[in-house]
Amino acid sequence: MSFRKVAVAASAVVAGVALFAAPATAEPALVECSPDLVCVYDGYNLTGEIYMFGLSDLNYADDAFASGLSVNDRSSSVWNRSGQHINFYVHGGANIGDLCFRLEPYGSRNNLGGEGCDNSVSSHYPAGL
Ligand SMILES: [Ca+2]
Repeated sequence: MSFRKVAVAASAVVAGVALFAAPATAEPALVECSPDLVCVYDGYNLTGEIYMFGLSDLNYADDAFASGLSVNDRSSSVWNRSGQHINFYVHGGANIGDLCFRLEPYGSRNNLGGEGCDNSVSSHYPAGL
């Protein structure tokens, strides 16, 4: 390969990297949920503020994101890093009549609107207990 061809190839690689890098900086970053926990996010696609719960929480009203905003009725995506099925409810107390959806072990939902409970989840509980 001539020097000129190498230079053209190298600049093409640089341009390719720039194309891939630009959208990444424009998109909100995914926020990692710790293993064995159940995490809810105020943003879609596991982004924005995160709150890390244990396997059950019967009342989100006493939990707040780092910003100070209540977690209650403010979750738009969820990530279950536990090995349990987790039921999410639209009211506190985890009553079965308030069930919105069941999340599989190690599963996630990028948009709770798809389940019909964007910004309305208020408690969760392991389905198998
Ligand atoms: Ca709570």
